[in-house]
Formats: sequence, C-alpha cells, structure tokens
Amino acid sequence: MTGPGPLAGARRITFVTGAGISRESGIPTFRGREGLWRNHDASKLATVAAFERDPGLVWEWYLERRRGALAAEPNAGHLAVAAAERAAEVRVVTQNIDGLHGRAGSSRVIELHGNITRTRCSSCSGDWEGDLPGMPPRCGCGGLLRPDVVWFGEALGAAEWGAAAEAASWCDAMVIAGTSLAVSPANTLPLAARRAGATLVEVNTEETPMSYMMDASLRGTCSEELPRLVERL
Ligand code: BV8
Ligand code: ZN
Repeated sequence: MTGPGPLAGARRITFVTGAGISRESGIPTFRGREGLWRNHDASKLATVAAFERDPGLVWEWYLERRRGALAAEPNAGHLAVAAAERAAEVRVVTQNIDGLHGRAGSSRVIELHGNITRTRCSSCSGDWEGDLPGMPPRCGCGGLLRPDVVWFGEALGAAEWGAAAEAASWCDAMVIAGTSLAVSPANTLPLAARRAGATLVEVNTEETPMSYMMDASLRGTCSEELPRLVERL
C-alpha cells in the first residue's frame, strides 16, 4: 500500500499505548480471560488493599510478571514507534509497565503506570536497587518494599500525568495503539488531543468505545499496522 497514510504531514506525534502492543512480545493483556492469574482478577490484585492484605501474594504475582517482562523482547510494533522518530518529533505515553518501549529505542517515554522492574519503599518512597531482602521485603526504614507501579485507586505521578497531558495538546497526530481505553485518566488523552485539533488514529484488533471518534481506525495487530503506518510517514 503506498501513497499518503493517515499520518501524512504529521510533524508532532504522540503514541498512547496499552497492553495490546506487548501482547506479541508474549506479555498477557489485562482484560479478557488473560486478565486472570491463578483465578485472581488482576484489577483486584493491583490495589493497595490487596497489598496491605497479603503483600506476599501480590509480590509473588509481580515477581512472576517482572520475570516475564525482563524475558520479553520488543516486537515490530515497539520498533515501529521508535523508528517514527526518524520522520517526526515523537512522544510515547504508555500504560504498560514492561519497559519495552525504552528497550526498543524510543527516547521520550512517559510511563503513566510506572515500571514493574523498579522497586520502591511504600514508607520512605526511596528507590530500592538490588535483591529483595526476605518476603515480603522490607526497606531499611522498616517500610514494606513495593513494585514501582500505580495501583487502581492510586493517583498517577504528577510529573508523568503533566507530561502526558502536555503530549496530548502538543501533538498534531495521536496514535492510540493496543489499548481498550477502559482505564482513566489515560483514556481522556484522545479527547484532549481531539480538542487540540490533532488527527486521531487507532490501532486495535477490536473496536473500542472511542473508535467512533477516530479519523482512522486500523483493525489489526500493532506488529502489522504500526510498521505500515510509520513507513508512510
Ligand atoms: C486514579 C499498573 C484517582 C499495575 C495499571 C471504580 C472503582 C475504582 C476505581 C475506578 C472506578 N472507576 C474508575 C476508576 C479509576 C480507575 C479506573 O480507570 N478503573 C477502571 C478499571 C474502571 N483508575 C485508577 O484507579 C487510576 N488512578 O484514577 O486515581 C485518584 C486521584 C487523586 C488521588 C487518588 C486517586 C490508576 C489506574 C492505573 C492502574 N494500574 N497498571 C499493573 O499493571 O499491575 S492499569 C492496567 O490497565 C495496565 O497498565 C494496562 O495497561 C491498563 C489498561 O489496560 P490496557 O492497556 O488498555 O489493556 P487491556 O487488556 O484493557 O486492553 C488490551 C487492548 O489491546 C484491547 O483493546 C485489545 O483489543 C487490544 N489488543 C490485544 N492484542 C492486540 C491488541 N491490539 C493490537 N494488537 C494486538 N496484538
Ligand atoms: Zn523505606
């Protein structure tokens, strides 16, 4: 397919990505039957309440997912997002915590929900490098160590949210890839971009609640559709 694509002429592109872009790197998405772990609903386990109730169980889940994220490789979708930087100014706002956009070479990545490979103290908020002392692991200050991710019911980092909102109003095109747009406030970003006059392009194997408002809705996988989109930039 040649000729100008949906992003033709775009100079400032913001990508908003979700679990679907990492699906083909072998990382399960959140919703659908994959959203279950040992019959626990992921959105019930990714909460402060679950962590306070059973920090060992929550750590077991995160350590398993951390190993999965570290063992995964960026796929053609992540690589296409990184390659877009050759043809336009690019910012990536991801809901994913797997770190794959950074490993694919994207230089401006905003991790809205944190990063599963990082650990911090739930009391003194210090970053924790190195091995985890005991289970559940505790910081030198006595506080419980936790994965450096944002749980449901927790506020996003002010710096990350500020940068994401700025990326939505800055861009002249937003590509929304691999996300069900079920989680707020990330799902308000396409609206902000639309208000700022940006072109909206969705890449998803399924319809989403915002497909109706997209300028283009590409029904396919990130690993197929994103390279096609970017090579016609
Ligand atoms: C906040 C880190 C306020 C942890 C995540 C009612 C009760 C309680 C809370 C709420 C409520 N209603 C709304 C809320 C707020 C809540 C929320 O939105 N809940 C939803 C579920 C209703 N949001 C929050 O709590 C946020 N905080 O609002 O704070 C506040 C303010 C001030 C002070 C205090 C509080 C925090 C949300 C962050 C939660 N943490 N992750 C972890 O991962 O363990 S979110 C989690 O869901 C992941 O990050 C994931 O990325 C994200 C969103 O899901 P998606 O990425 O979209 O993935 P999903 O599986 O849903 O969809 C995959 C899509 O890909 C599908 O569309 C599929 O078709 C497509 N696909 C699949 N394969 C492919 C593909 N597409 C292309 N190619 C493929 N190959
Ligand atoms: Zn501490």
